[in-house]
This record gives sequence, C-alpha cells and structure tokens, in this order.
Amino acid sequence: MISFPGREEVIRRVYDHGQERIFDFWNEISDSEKLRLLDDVESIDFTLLERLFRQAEQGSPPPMGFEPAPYIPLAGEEEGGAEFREARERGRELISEGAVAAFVVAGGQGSRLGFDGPKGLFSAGPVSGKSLFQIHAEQIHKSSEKFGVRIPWLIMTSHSNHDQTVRFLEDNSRFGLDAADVYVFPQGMIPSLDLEGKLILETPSSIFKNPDGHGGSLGALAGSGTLHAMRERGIRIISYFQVDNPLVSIIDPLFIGFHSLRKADISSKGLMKAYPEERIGVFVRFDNGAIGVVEYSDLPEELQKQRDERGRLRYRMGSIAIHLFGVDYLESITGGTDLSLPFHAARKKIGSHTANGIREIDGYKFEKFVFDALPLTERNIVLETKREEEFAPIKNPSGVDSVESAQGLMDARARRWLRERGIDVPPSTAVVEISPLLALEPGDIPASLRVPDRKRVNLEPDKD
Ligand code: UD2
Repeated sequence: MISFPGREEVIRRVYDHGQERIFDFWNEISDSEKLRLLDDVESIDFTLLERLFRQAEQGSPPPMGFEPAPYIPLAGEEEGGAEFREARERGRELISEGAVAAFVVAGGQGSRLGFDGPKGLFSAGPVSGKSLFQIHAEQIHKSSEKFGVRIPWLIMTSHSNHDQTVRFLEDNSRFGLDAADVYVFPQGMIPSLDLEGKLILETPSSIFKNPDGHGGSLGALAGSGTLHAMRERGIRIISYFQVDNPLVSIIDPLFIGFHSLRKADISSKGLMKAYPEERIGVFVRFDNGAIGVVEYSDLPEELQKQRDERGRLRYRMGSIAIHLFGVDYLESITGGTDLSLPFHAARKKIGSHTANGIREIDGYKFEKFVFDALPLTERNIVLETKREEEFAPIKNPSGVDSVESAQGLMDARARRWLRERGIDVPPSTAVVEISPLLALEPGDIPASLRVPDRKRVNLEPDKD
C-alpha cells in the first residue's frame, strides 16, 4: 500500500474499494502531484459509484408504465383562443416587471459536433457567422430593450470549458450585455468508470471525470448562489434552454403567460415529432399521474411507431429541452443547495492514461437529465410550439441536425417573417439572416425595410 503523511484515511478508502490502480504511477509523480491526486480522490463518493456501476451493468430499469402526456395544442391559438390572448398579455406583464431570467446550459462537450471548444463559440449565423452565444446574447439584449428591463443571463459551463467561455464573453464585451447581468458558473463533475467498475486516470495524477449532465444544472444554480441572487433581483421564473438551438425563443410571453395562468412549477415546450426515430425525448404521463419525458433511446420501438386512430404518432409530443422553472419551486426542491436526480449511464470511449500514453477504452459516463425534475411536481404543463419557428439544433458536423440544416431553417424563418410583413426578398438573394437585434418576431421588422439586392444579406438594425 502506498503512503503519504497525514492522508492515511483517504488512501485506506481507495484500497477498501478496490481502486488502487489509480496509484499505478505513484512513483513517477512529484509530491505536489501526489497531493493533487489525493485531493481529487477525497471528494469521490465510492458507494454512489459502486451503485451506478451495478446499474450500468444491469441496464436501466424499465420506466414506470406511461401513456402519452396531455398538452396545450397550437390549434387553440389558431382558433383564436381567448386563453392564448390572456397568456400573451400575462407573459408581457411578467417580463416587464423584471420577473424572468434566461438560463442556457452550455457545459456539454460537443464531441458529436467535432468542434474543439465550448459549443457556444460555434459559428452559426448563415451570413454573419455569429456564434451561438452572440445570437443568444442579442436576443436577450433585444428582449430587454423591448420590455424596458434588464434581463439576467445565466450560463452554465463545465470545468473544461469555463475559462474559455468567460474569456470569450469578456473579449466580446458580453455582446452588449452589462457585466452585472451575466452570471457564469460551472456544473459539477463525476468520475467515469471502465467496464470493470474501476476509476480511470486522465493523467498520472488526475482522475477522469465528466460533467454531471444538464440535470446537474439545477443543483449548480443553487450551489453557485445564482438562484439566491435571482431571488434577490425579484426573478420568479427561469427560462431554460440549450446552447445548440439558434432558433430558440428565449423570452417568450405566450409560454411565460401560460406558465403563470396555469400556476405551473415547471412548463415545457413540445413539438410534433418529425418521424418516429427522431432523436428527441417524448412527453408522457406516468402511471402515478406525473408528466415527464422518456428519452428516445428508452422508448421501445413499437411505441415509437404506434399510431392513433387519426394516423398520427401516438407518442408525438417531442421535448426540445425548453423549460420554465418557478424560482419558488426550485428553492423547494434544491433545499438551497442540492437536488438528487437519478444518474443515467452511457457507454462511451474514454481516453485513459497508460504507460504507453493515452489509450481509448470503453467505459461508462454518468449524467443527470434535467427532465427527470418534471415528474417531481404535478403542477407541470406542456405547450405545443411550431418546429419551423423554434427548433434548429446543431448536433452533428453534417446532415441531420447539423449547422447546414440549422442555417437552412434560419434562412427559411427569416424569409417567412419578411413575407408576413409584406417585404420582398430579391430573387437573386440566396441567403437571408435577421439579426435578433432587429427582430424577435415578424412584428418587430420595420415595415419600411428594404432587402438589399445581394446574394447574402444580414439584416441588422440601422446604426444611428
Ligand atoms: C437532448 C435531449 C433530447 C432533445 C434534444 C433537443 C437529453 C438526454 N436529450 O438531446 O430529448 O430534447 O436535446 O435538442 O437531454 N449539457 C450540459 N452539461 C452536460 C451535458 C449537456 O450543459 O453535462 C448541455 C449541452 O451543452 C447542450 C444540452 O445540454 O446544450 C443538450 O445536450 P446534448 O446535446 O448531449 O443532448 P442530446 O442531443 O442528446
């Protein structure tokens, strides 16, 4: 057994749990590296990891029985529903009172996209080349201006992209947002395991850990003190979204209004799945009555394909990871600091440090999912939204859900908005982009606007 003065207890724990392989390079590292490794180990909950490993090996238990979840359909609005008008009005009031904050989860590693850096830095604007962060920041800026308030922007990063994210935002002066309105905090990390349940070394003196999933965001919000800061600012609703969707409507009066009118603790936006295998979770109502999400990979194939009497997919309401959380409710479930959502295991390739350098091995990463918070309350609603208006995820380098598909959707939405305002796009114009600073909805576009006769057009507000 290795030794280090004063650290006998933690070393004992490592051996008791059969994890002594993390000391394989003990004789090659300096004293300060030894201390770093022991510090790294100190915070590890071995009992939790052992339980997660058993769970990963056995596969996830079948979810409780469920049926399709009820939702508020778009049709209500199209039929001129009074509740839609009332909701929009209520939402506007709440935003103008300064009761709403925007919260983006940007801690993911973006490995599928093959982009080496925080995903928020990825260039998404089809003409402008604006980064995802800039597009989101400009939306928040424009909403603040429209409603005459300062809307705070909360950004969850992870250990590996926090510093780069902060630097990028600072270098770009937070795209016009005030430093006092931008809150950046990292999420938690959890060790990954190899297929034998052993810890993995990332370097000779550090353990491989991965971010604890977007479900870690609620605990991180509380643990970082940001939830408390929101309470102090008078924020009552937190509008949650993912960094990879440039079409997201971050501050949406209709959605916020429904959340308030229906006295919800959590509200979610859903949309019709495009095809049975689409990689989005579906909203369900579990047998105990609570609404939640079953992830695409957990929905049995026959249920994915099941149709109702009208020929529509039975499980058709897909989750696009847009939620509103009541601050009161978040305080009640996080108990001021933490929230115990379950971990899900995923088998992934992991870079493991060996005597011959880094070797890719198979292992388990563990993540919490934010939608597991949904069934914790019965005051939980789903509002249908229009795919073409609000969903253009950038996940893959090409093909489905890629930057090309997202830019195509951004161009199509810009053209639709201009058409709605009676503004022509010259036939020679191949791509149109509308800056969020110009418009967040068609009605914001000045009726006098003329689209210049150019191949690629980015419409920004006039500079005075
Ligand atoms: C997510 C949903 C899926 C659907 C889809 C819509 C899950 C498991 N699935 O699919 O049902 O709604 O999105 O686009 O959520 N993130 C963190 N920290 C982490 C992990 C992720 O901040 O530890 C962020 C990440 O930066 C991104 C978002 O969470 O903004 C989604 O992560 P993803 O791309 O891994 O989720 P995906 O595509 O599996």
